[in-house]
Amino acid sequence: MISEVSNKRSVAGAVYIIRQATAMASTRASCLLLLFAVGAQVSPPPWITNTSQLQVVAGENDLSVVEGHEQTLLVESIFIHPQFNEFYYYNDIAILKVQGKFVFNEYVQPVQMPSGKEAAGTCVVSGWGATEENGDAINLLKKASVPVWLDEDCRQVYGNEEVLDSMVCAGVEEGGKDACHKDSGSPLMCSASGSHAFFAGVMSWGLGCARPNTPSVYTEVSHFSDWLGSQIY
Ligand SMILES: [Ca+2]
Ligand SMILES: [Ca+2]
Repeated sequence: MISEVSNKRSVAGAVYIIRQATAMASTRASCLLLLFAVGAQVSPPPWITNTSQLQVVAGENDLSVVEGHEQTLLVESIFIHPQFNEFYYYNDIAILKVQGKFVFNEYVQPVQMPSGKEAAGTCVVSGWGATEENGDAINLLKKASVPVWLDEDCRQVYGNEEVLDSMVCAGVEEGGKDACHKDSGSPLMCSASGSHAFFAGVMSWGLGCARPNTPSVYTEVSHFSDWLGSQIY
């Protein structure tokens, strides 16, 4: 989380939104869900041939230490959005169905879905991504507050074809904090005044990290409610 990069970044894109699974329900840094592949980051779903390689860890905070709050479940199946476009990262969203259920407690809570609410205001992104451009992923979960941009302002930066309505951009105008490499797939949590934070976006791609006037681009979860509803049962 934070800093710069040279190329359009993306990668993982695979995301978790399962009925009884999690992402970050509050600003507690320890309540995030971690998605990872053994020995590597998660590749774009079409290249994953063996889901038994994948696990989902909820309640993770420090990757280097067993803190006792982690809950690990195997992935049973992956639902990739059928219109996922790996060049433009359109529809960059997938669902991982896990085997079994997470136990909700102080560290693991279900995420609130957006139910039609668009991302707005200042939101929080969190992840284990790099803290500087071309840097490595980190062990301790970090978060950053980032204001949401209007889609049309974001198109001024990236172009009309690059930014669809079903994406949402967020970033600090002067730069300095942002999602970065290996944050792809991380949740963007927003809250309408006074209400609980909801799952507004999924970190998808960006140009560099934390550059001025260069927001990160997220898949906007509210635009996928129908698809999510049709896949989750
Ligand atoms: Ca840990
Ligand atoms: Ca949008």
